[in-house]
Amino acid sequence: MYTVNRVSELAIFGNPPAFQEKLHVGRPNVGDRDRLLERINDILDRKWFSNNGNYVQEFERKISEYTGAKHCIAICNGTIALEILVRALGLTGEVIIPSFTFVATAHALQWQEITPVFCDIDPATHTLDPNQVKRLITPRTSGIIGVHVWGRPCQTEELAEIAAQYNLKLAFDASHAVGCSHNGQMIGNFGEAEVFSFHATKFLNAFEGGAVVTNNDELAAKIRLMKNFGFGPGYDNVVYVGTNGKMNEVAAAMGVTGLESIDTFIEQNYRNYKQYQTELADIDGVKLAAYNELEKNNYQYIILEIDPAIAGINRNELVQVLHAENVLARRYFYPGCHKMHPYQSYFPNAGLLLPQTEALTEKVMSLPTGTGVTPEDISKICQIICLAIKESHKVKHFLNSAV
Ligand code: T4K
Repeated sequence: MYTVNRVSELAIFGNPPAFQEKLHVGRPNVGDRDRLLERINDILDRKWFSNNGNYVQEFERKISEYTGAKHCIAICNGTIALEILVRALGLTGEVIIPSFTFVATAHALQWQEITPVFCDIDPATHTLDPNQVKRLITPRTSGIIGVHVWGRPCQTEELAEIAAQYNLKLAFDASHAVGCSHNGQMIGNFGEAEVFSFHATKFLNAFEGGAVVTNNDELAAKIRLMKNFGFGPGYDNVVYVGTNGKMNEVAAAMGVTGLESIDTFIEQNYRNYKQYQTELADIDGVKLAAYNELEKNNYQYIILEIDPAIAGINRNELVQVLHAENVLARRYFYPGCHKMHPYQSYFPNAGLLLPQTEALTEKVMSLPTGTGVTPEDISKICQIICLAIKESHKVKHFLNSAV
């Protein structure tokens, strides 16, 4: 039980932090460690470390089975998977994406001298607002990349309609959405293709990893060539411009091992989410982003929106309090891609078209969850938040006078 009852007993006032060790957002989940080590030993014994090895093939097969999508092409990380997909789709000119995303979505385009056109989001879902997408289409627009932020799916039908109407390619950055569904259909089956990330911080990780998942045979074949230097069948047979986007065997072994525990990871994330939901329910000015429980979710992000007019303190102040207590909450996705370099200097006025993004990036934050977080941890975190808000004027006064 957490014994701090008054805000003046919080660590920002010089008391010991609630957590001895830092509690991070994005702590990796590890499946059955013995199975993983067996697999790594097997890789070492067989001396096949990369280039479409057994574990990569197994991982691809299992992700295809899990999502129901025809093809999964494993890639070394989500960013390179996005870059390869962008190229394989033949995107050029301008591509519409949300600014409210991890910067990799924008970089995957800019890296290839394609202009990311930042679009506003629907504040209820944090994903692309289809009405705003329409307003941004120009003769140079070649595609739309939606992002299923927090694993909550985009409005795929509306986006598909727009794409069809204007003859644009539609794809999704599904980095957060492994294991999620939309209208009963698993993510992995929408648009021309979807990209997963299996980075360490994702609930299903391959240390580093990514994949393109698609039902399009031709696109899949092209991506397979592109991620392997453009090598066709046989030796020394280059048939295409390619890069090195291959996943290695140890990464794939981690992915395969994690997949065996995926239901356990999701159950734990769900329990954590429900506990946060209960314990934060009565705290004024704090809104927990909700998942649609009629769909499949991975519940890997615990996202709060802080309304300073009601809570008395703003998101940054609450994050400061939590950091003092060794709870390393994060401000995903602050400040929005359009305010990061180089995009800020390329598009200095982009914010004028992004009022919802600008508002959200000032109030959103992410809390620790995953298999390493206990019910006691969650109770402590919620009590810290509760105390900080209950006596917000003292916290605010202290933080302001400390500057
Ligand atoms: N699209 C979207 C929408 C994405 O969110 C991402 C990645 C991508 C594309 C690109 O996919 P990848 O190319 O990464 O496969 C982290 C991750 O590095 C990034 O993968 C992720 N999104 C993003 C949301 O979060 P940072 O800058 O916050 O990383 P960092 O080093 O601050 O770590 C985050 C937290 O995780 C910290 O609290 C520490 C903890 N952590 C991290 C690592 C790597 C651990 O506890 N153990 C670890 O091994 O970006």
